[in-house]
Amino acid sequence: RELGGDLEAVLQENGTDVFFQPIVDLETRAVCGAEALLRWCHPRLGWINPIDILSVAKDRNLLSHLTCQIIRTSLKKAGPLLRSGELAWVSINLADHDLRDKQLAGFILACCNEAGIRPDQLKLELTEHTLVVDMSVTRRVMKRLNDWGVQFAVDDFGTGYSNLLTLNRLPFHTLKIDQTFVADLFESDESQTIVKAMIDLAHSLKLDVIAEGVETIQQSEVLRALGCDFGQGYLFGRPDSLIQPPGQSSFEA
Ligand code: G
Ligand code: G
Ligand code: MN
Ligand code: NA
Repeated sequence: RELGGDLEAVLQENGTDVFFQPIVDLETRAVCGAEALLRWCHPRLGWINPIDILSVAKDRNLLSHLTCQIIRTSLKKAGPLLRSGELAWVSINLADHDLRDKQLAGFILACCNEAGIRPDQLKLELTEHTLVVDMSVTRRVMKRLNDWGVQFAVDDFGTGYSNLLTLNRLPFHTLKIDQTFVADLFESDESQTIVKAMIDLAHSLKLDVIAEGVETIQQSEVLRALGCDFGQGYLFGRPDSLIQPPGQSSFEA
């Protein structure tokens, strides 16, 4: 409850921040994208888990306010690298109920204009869970944004309830393989089989694939051999206040 009051104050003054984690082309190792991750350091409690921030915001009816703040801050911070073309896209997570907000699409377009970037330089990450909440509204908002060029990624794929038919009928460009499948990829034949099937499925549906939670060179090599397009994880870079210099990642094989 202390957290709630303090968060409310921070939200009023747009005081939350985002960090960025690089997303790397597994073939060339170039940094292509960056995922924005919500961050807030409480003066006494320290770093607060984004999940807790989001849950407090939801309880206080401030979720759409927070989401708008995240989008605006992310595009503003990533703007220079996106405008220069050094970064191809920025990824931003949406919470389960965000797509119910009928004003979100217009707000996102305004933020792109304000940051001087094209809507196709923005990728919105949705979990499978988000899609279950309210299909008809979700579909409409996604289509509107996608008509402007905004891309969508299925986040945490493989952990939720996946209606593949539904996924395929929505305008997704990217599938993100959940880090639980990547964790034991090098040791487990079973995980390799599952990850290979996910990559092949995604490609046959014309989706590109990002593997999350890549922590070792072995994992990244297996993923590359299986045809995975992009990797994200501590091997390539931790979430950081600044976007690390694009081009070659600091990771050396
Ligand atoms: O680094 P990490 O601890 O950032 O994130 C923990 C969880 O919080 C992840 O599931 C992540 O998707 C979620 N998360 C992080 N930042 C955001 C955000 O800006 N918006 C939403 N909706 N979720 C976020
Ligand atoms: O749910 P989502 O995939 O959006 O959130 C990503 C979460 O995974 C964040 O909490 C982020 O800090 C964390 N993360 C990113 N890279 C790695 C990694 O290599 N290993 C682990 N264990 N977590 C990671
Ligand atoms: Mn994500
Ligand atoms: Na994820």
